[in-house]
Formats: sequence, C-alpha cells, structure tokens
Amino acid sequence: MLDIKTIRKDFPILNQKVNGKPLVYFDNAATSQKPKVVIDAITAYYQEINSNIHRGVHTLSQLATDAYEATRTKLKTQYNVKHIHEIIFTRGTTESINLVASSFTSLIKKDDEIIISALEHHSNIVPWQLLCDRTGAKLKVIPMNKIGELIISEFDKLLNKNTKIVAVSHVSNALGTINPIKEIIKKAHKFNAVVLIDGAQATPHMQVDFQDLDCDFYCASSHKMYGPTGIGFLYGKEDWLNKLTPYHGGGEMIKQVTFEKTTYADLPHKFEAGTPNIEAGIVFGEAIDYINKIGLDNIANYENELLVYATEKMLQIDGLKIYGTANKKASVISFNIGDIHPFDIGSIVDKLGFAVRTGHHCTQPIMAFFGIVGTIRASFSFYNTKEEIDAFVVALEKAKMMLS
Ligand code: 7TS
Repeated sequence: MLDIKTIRKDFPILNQKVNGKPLVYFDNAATSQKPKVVIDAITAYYQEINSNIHRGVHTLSQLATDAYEATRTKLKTQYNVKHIHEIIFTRGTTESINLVASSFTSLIKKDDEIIISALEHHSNIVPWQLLCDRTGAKLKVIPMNKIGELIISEFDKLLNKNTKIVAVSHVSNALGTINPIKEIIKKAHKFNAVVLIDGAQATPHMQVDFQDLDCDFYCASSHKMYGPTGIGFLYGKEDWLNKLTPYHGGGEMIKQVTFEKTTYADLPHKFEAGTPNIEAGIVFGEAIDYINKIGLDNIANYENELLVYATEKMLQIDGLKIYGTANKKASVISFNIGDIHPFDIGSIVDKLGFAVRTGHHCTQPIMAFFGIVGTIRASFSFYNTKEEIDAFVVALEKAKMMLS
C-alpha cells in the first residue's frame, strides 16, 4: 500500500492553486511532475560540480563524468541490460527513434518493408516515413480493432522476408493500450526483422526487462519518469549499434580525425556527439532512484486502481464515451462528452483547476480511425487520488451543463 499523502509532499507543485482552485494534475502522459529530490539535485549539480564531461583531467570534470555515468549504470540495472555501452543517452524518445531510423539508411533498400502500428505517436511514424522517402522502402501498418487493441493476426499477414524493421509502442499515449510486445518481437524475429520499442509511456508505469523482451532497440524519456526534460535514452543491442552509422558527427564521438578520414569512438560514445545535457543526465539518476523507492509494482497496482475507479465513475456521466477500452491498459482515459468539442471541456475544467490534455495527442491517425477531431485525455500518476477523480467527475458534469 502506498502512502499517497506522504508521497504528495515530495511534489511541491501539487500544493499550488491554479485559477484559484487546487491544482489537479491529470496530464502525466505529456510530462510528469518532479519530486523535490530531483529539483534539488539540479541546483546541487550547478552549485557543486558543473563542468564538461569525458574530457577534463580536473577534479570537477571527473566528478561530473562519474555522476553522469552513474545514471548509465542505473539504467543498465533498471532494465537488465547486458552491456553498459548498449545504453546511449539522447534528448528523449523522439531523438532515439530518429537516431535509429536515420542510422539505418544505408542498410535499407527499395522493396524492404517497415512495419509500425495504428497506435503510434507521430514520433514513431514520421522518422520511418523519412527513412522510406530516402530509401524507397514501404511502410506497413498493423491495424487495430474498435477497442484499441492491435490485431495480431493482421500483423502475421504483414510479416514477410522483406520486413526489415518493426517499430511499435509499448503503451499507447492516446488510448493507454498495453501492446503485446513480447509476442510481436518473437514473431518479427522469426523473419529476422529488427524490433524497436517506443517505451515512452511504459517506463514510468511498469517494470521492463530488455533481455527478457529480446527487443533490439528500446526508447524512453526522462521527463515522463519524474526526471528532467532534455534527456532520455536509446537501448540497442551491441551488434546492431556496431553495425549502424553514427547519427550526429562532432566532438567526443571520434577515435581519430584527419581531413581524409574519421574513425569513430567505441560504443556508447559513437552515438553521443557534442556536449550532452549533463545536468539532466545526472539528475535522471535521481528520478530512477525515486521511482524505485516507491516501487514500480506498487506504482502499477495503484495506478490500475485509479484507472478502474475513474473509468467506472466517468462512465456514469451521460453521453461520455471512452476511446480505447483494451483489456490491458495503462492509466490513460481518452474521452468525449456528446458532441462537445474537447477543447471546450478542457478550457472549462482548467478554470476549475484540472490539467488535462485535449486534441489529437500527436496521434492523428488514431483520431481519424475513430472519426473524431480529438479527445480529452486524463492520465494518472501515483500521486493522484480517488478524491481528485471524484472532483473531476463533478467538474465534467458542470462543463457539460454549461456547454449543452
Ligand atoms: N512516444 C510516445 C508513445 C509518447 O507518448 C511520446 C510523447 C513520445 C514518443 C515522444 O516523447 P518525447 O519525450 O521525445 O517528446 N507523448 C506526449 C503526449 O502524449 N503528450 O505530450 C507528449
């Protein structure tokens, strides 16, 4: 059992009022709030050890390098990674996916096929379209059913000897569906296809084991995991990372440079050109420690309790329709009320202190599938409460009355 009252004290932002009302933060799928240990670690970094990393012999540079590399070690343990150099720091999920899609350019030919799914965020669609444009490869899409689950029998039909890459999300940001990625990975590997998993919405909510999944690549963002923005990671199997061409060229990613030829540094540095977001990399480690202190299994159980509770309460509102009712869901509820525009509901509940996202959630194909312009999305974290959900239902009733 989590002591939510005590946990909430770790998040200073939750105590404030917005528009004169106590803030209820239900936009966790967009970004999570930060505990005080994370906020304090940012100041401590700049006050105590700020310096560039991987290059100075001086003490501060050593301390900063050790602290930055300590986060890589934490990620290795967190996700059961075989080799530490299989963790590449990036700016986040978007950059991780672009890195892979871009680096694959020389390995993809016309007639090759790349499979994504109907549930992808734009950042797991557009980089693959760009790769197809560069190479002439074809993009295929695993369709979903009416409740927002991928149709795996259709995936079976798409797989063939031309399939080179399969890129799917672990959890959908728009509907909350938890995809059967282990099964997808196994099926793709039978055709020797590479599998990239977009884990942006999974890592804040559940334990993940990369070796058990056997994925070739996995991407995530710190800012959705209670850490700072501007940092995330790409996990890649050593063999694949060695085969790929670097994404960015510059300082720190080289062994030797002459005007005629450059040789690249060993992993992970080959993919880490330039000065990274040092502060965020270090502080990301604090966020991982914080999540582990609460326990990902505790988080998953409690958030599921919130999901079940909110689903039941919200469905009592006449005319409210939930999009995405998969059997396995993370704590995301996407919905509309009657024909009311989601933006109108979002604006009214904002005045009442509720932070939700409205619109297409960077998943326009999902909105097109349901024939809607967008939804209101409430996404819960372990610091949310059933009382907040009760208050949200009252606010929604009020908004509905005002707008009907
Ligand atoms: N993939 C998924 C599944 C996501 O939900 C997001 C961000 C990204 C990739 C991109 O992550 P970034 O950290 O590189 O931006 N999703 C959302 C969202 O649902 N609302 O705001 C951002």
